[in-house]
Amino acid sequence: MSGGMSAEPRPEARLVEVRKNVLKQNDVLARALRERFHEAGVLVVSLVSSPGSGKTAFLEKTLTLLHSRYKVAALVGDLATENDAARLARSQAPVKQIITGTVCHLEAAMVRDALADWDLRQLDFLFIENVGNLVCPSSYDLGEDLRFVLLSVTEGEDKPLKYPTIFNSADVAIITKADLAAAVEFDEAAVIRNIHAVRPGMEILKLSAKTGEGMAELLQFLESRRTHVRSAAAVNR
Ligand SMILES: Nc1nc2c(ncn2[C@@H]2O[C@H](COP(=O)(O)OP(=O)(O)OP(=O)(O)O)[C@@H](O)[C@H]2O)c(=O)[nH]1
Ligand SMILES: [Mg+2]
Repeated sequence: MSGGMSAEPRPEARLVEVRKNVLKQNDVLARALRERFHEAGVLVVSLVSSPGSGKTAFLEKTLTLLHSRYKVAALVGDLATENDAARLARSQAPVKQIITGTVCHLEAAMVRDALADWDLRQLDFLFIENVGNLVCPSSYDLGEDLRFVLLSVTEGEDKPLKYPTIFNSADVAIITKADLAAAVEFDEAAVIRNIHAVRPGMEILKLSAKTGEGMAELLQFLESRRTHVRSAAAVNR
């Protein structure tokens, strides 16, 4: 029999419905987090990229450079291990690992729970390293002010075209491992063209966590964005 009206929705339809509800619930939690972050006057930056693009190396360098002048902290998500938290803790900043188990992205509820015993008003910058994945994290708002998508020079210039959603859900693209560019004949013009084909006008920074190239510009960018957040928090007080 075909075409009959059935009282029960098809299993696929139910799955889509459950997924929509999960995303809606995440959006509500993310909005609440964003309000908390703004009230506290902390700039929250999340990092997304494929596994191994250099998120932890970039964060370790950034936390170390900011640590002397600002109160900085980080959350880091992985399916398993506390390895990245241990690496980031070397910067002296407070760091917490979120283990996601089988989940390939962070969700707002995980961020909320991880922050439960932290006083956000004591912080100037909070960084959130997402699980290494170019697909899943793009749908989940974490309440962050800025999302950086990292792309290392060794990954291939076509990645923005193959994974447009992650580039569309981010605010800034960071090209990492600049020190390896010559060795892999990195075509910078092609990457910039591909990023802008997906997201016209997207801000792009290039750096190396290893040599420190480009880190000064990155710090300047972060400091100027924090000034905005601080003045907005003061106005709302
Ligand atoms: N040459 C060079 N190597 C780098 C740089 N940044 C990271 N790496 C290396 O790239 C590898 C992966 O770096 P991670 O920082 O662990 O990458 P990740 O994105 O945090 O990885 P996941 O958390 O597993 O997704 C490590 O061997 C790093 O030492 C860089 O700027 N230059
Ligand atoms: Mg990492």
